[in-house]
Amino acid sequence: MTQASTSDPQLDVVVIGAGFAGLYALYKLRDGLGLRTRVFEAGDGVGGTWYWNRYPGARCDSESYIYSYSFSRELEQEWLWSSKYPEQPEILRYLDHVADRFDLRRDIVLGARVRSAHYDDAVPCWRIETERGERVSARFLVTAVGCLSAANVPQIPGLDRFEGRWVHTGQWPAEGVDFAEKRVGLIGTGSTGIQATPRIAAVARQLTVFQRTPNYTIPARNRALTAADWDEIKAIYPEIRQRARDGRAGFPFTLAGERALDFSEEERNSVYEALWQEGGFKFLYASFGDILRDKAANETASEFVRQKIRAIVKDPEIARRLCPTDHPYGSKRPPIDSDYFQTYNRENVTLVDLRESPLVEITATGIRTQDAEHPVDLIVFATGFDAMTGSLLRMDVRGSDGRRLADAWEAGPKTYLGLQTAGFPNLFTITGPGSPSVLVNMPVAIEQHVDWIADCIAHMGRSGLTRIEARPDAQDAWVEHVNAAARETLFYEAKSWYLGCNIPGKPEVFMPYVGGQAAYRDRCDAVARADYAGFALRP
Ligand code: N01
Repeated sequence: MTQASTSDPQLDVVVIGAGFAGLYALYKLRDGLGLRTRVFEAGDGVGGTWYWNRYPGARCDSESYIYSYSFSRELEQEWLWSSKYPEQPEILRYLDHVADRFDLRRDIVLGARVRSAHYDDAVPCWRIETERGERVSARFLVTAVGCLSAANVPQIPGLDRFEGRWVHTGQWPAEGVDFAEKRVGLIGTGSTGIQATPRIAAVARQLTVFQRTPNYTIPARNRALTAADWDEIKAIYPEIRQRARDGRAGFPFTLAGERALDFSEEERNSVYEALWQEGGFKFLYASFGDILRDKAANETASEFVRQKIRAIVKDPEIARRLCPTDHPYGSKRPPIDSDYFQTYNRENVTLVDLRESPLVEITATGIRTQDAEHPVDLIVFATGFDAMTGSLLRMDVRGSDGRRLADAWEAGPKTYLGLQTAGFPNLFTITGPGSPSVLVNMPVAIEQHVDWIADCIAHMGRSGLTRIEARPDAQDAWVEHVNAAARETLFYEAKSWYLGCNIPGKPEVFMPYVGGQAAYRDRCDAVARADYAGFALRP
């Protein structure tokens, strides 16, 4: 960076990203605290995840009326979601509406991907530079880059020779992709592949799904929200929100506490069946309290899903390939689907099991596995993201004394409460690694983080403090606590993106905090009340 190092910072806060987190951070810091705040956003529109993930079938997996902001009673009362799980265009419209309604756009710079953020000890301030060459300085830097936004396109030999078109679901072209009459190859059967499969199959001439790991998925059972639903929701909206904030996973429903094996098989299956019929995340959170902790308990849920797969999929051999047996249900992020398994009964859909016949290369005209070449005109990579750390580390972030974040996190991300990293003063990471983040209904996690950060900055202002930094000892203790909490669960039983296993060479560390959102919030609040214990604050 070449900017003079003695000038006062131009801004109070720079926020990176204009998705759910960045929009609320701007509102809270600018309108709530009166801080000079600017947002840099890589996309040409606001929306973050919902700007980029336009693939067919993209929809939220949390119910719309709680997958939304709670900070404005007026917004909450005036916005009507069309259905339980609306599709991406509707969620993007909502975020556009929020940007307009709160006059946020004037402080958002679009098409401005941040290349670097360096802390300048001399001023002190953060110096931020975008790929287009914009440069600004700010007292605080807040990242709102999303946990799942750095697309992972696997290095498969031959992709550069492919004569057809390829797309990644997380970088979907705004003009859409025409599948009509096409032979499509879809790689990946995570939440995204599972949402996209039925929709692509309905249009394409032929869809070949390349599956490395079979997945458990629960039906969404999406339906329209009626006027009567809305009357009911709006009458008690504040109460619903409070229940979601007080819930372990940011949902308003009562979580199960009982142990699966304390019930007979018949009793258990009737619980699972009722939740299967209801659909959505309740199957995981409201069935039994120990299915993410006890392998035998988990097996009862896993086997229930496998039986459903065998009942839905007509060809027993395809059903066998679709049945997950190598990891417990819920140890990978559980998908929610609309007719996923039913799609394999279609004539124009083929399932290729990459465990039985590994992927070898992409040729000019298709995808070759060990056993066969599958001709395709178009490849869809539903291969996920360099989760939780990817978007942060793809920028050149340097803290005090020029220390690179990439070096500080070489052995895996290290944070205090997921909010700060030692050596990186005045840098806050919304839903950073080490916080509940992706294990929680995201808007709940986001609002809690933004509120905490805003309160912290306000406190600093009132107390004449200018610098806050996580203390290394507090950070080490938190990292140990995050790891210990994960070790009590079944999360280590799967090769998941929670652990970084999907990215070759990425350190295998469980990144989100499993302790639950409400307990985590209480901990953050207690830290603040104890004069920000574990943080070093300086005038
Ligand atoms: O990505 P994933 P995703 N060769 O990493 C496979 C959120 N989300 O985009 O399991 C062949 O889960 C990989 O195989 P394996 C949600 O949190 C939310 O689906 O590693 N296959 C896997 O099948 C979700 O968890 C919503 O063996 C390869 C798939 O690609 C997260 O985003 C909707 C491969 C990747 O699955 C990520 O989901 C959608 C290779 N080289 C997503 N590399 C909503 O709630 C990877 N795979 C709205």
